[in-house]
Amino acid sequence: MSFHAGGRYLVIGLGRTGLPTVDVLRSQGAQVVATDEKDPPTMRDVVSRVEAAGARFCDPAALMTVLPHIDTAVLSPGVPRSGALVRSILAAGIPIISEIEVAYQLCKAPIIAVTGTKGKSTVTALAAHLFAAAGKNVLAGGNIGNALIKEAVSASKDDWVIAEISSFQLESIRDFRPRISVLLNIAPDHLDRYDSMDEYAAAKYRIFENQDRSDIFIGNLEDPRILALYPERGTRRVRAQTLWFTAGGAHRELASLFAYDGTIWRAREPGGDAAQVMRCSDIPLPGTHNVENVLAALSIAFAAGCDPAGLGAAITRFRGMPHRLQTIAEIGGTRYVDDSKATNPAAVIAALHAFAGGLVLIAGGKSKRTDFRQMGQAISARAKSVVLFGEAADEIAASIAGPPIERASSMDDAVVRAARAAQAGDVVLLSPGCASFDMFDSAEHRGDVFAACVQALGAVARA
Ligand code: UMA
Repeated sequence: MSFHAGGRYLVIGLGRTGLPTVDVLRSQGAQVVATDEKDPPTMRDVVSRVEAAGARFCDPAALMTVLPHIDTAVLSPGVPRSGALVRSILAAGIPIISEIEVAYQLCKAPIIAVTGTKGKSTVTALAAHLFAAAGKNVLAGGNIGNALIKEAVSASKDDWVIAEISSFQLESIRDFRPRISVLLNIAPDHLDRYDSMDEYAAAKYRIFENQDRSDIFIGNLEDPRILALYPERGTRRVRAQTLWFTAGGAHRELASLFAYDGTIWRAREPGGDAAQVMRCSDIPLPGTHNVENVLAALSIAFAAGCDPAGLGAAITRFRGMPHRLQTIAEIGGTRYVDDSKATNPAAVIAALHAFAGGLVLIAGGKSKRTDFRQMGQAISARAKSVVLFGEAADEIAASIAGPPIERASSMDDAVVRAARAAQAGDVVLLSPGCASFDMFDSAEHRGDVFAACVQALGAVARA
């Protein structure tokens, strides 16, 4: 089932994905009805935007009357397939696909799809940076913040589209087939949406499900679930050609790109002679997890045929991403770091190990039913003091043994408490390990509020 211009589409969810989807479908000549379960009074501007695009808004309560006139529904990633709305549409026999499926069908350029629990935004942005440095036309989109469909529809066949892809987006693909797929890691996350880690991993594996021998799959050998995808090691078959990377010692002989002895090496053949690409100490992003991110981005660039000369130098010019271990300010010798996009325990553990010396952690938010025990152990080992807020504060506190714990009622309160606990030379790190929606609109909003509180603290310190 592929996109057809005369088709009748229902767009479900009208946020960062749904609104551009309405625009693109209309620009392609499709008939579009759109719906959203948000409170009607807050929807006025959204409804006007939908109507201005020549589409019709339909209240979810009235959906049954329009379903007979719909061919296909296009789902926003945050709308669960298990919800009543989706179930009623499926019961009416209407196929539901995700926006990335439509993006794929409309895209003339090859797509590189990056998924994983952590690091996918950094790898997407870094790969795009490397492609630009190598003189390739590149567009980046997807879970990173700008809907893939918008980038996909504007790409020409000589461009490359690099897409950050979430498990939510993969749940509703059909034919989505990236030229290059990348699986960075699979750690506990979104267990409020999936019944088990296996179910979450199965959604991630869909990234390579439609690939064949003319495509490439890139995997991280350090992750046991991904290592199990290595030919002859597991039961799940990757039909694409495979390329592997590793930042650790294990299975280096299988990798075409690896870190060893403080250097990144590229092997012409796995296990064969290797050429030096760059020193790890020249990577401008903190933490060993960023060595993995660099290996992934370089693997993508090599797989797409970027000229290897200059890629190492281009990495040293990458400035990092907002809300990911981003230094906001140094006040009285204390460095304030925004890692608000660390929304799962694995990301917090990586952040805790990215810094040497004294560390005051601000964490908490809305739990995604992940287990905080490992994160608690890492906090107990690394943090000198902890400030917790949000719905998950009690659960996180129960996993920590050792460092003093304070509770904060707001971000402002958290920053003031953390500043009090820190000394010159320390790092105050916001790395929540949770979703933001109990107190903020998004992880970006949470990071922006943190930055504003830190700036206010700086202004007081200067006065
Ligand atoms: N809505 C419903 N019913 C529901 C849920 C939501 O009607 O059951 C409506 C809401 O009222 C709202 C709209 O759907 O108006 C929001 O849709 P959405 O939740 O899919 O969010 P978008 O604004 O479209 O943003 C989505 C991604 N959000 C999610 O997957 C939750 C963004 O990823 C992504 O950047 C954007 O598309 C562009 O592709 C954010 C995210 O949190 C960063 N992603 C998760 C993560 O990284 O862990 C997967």
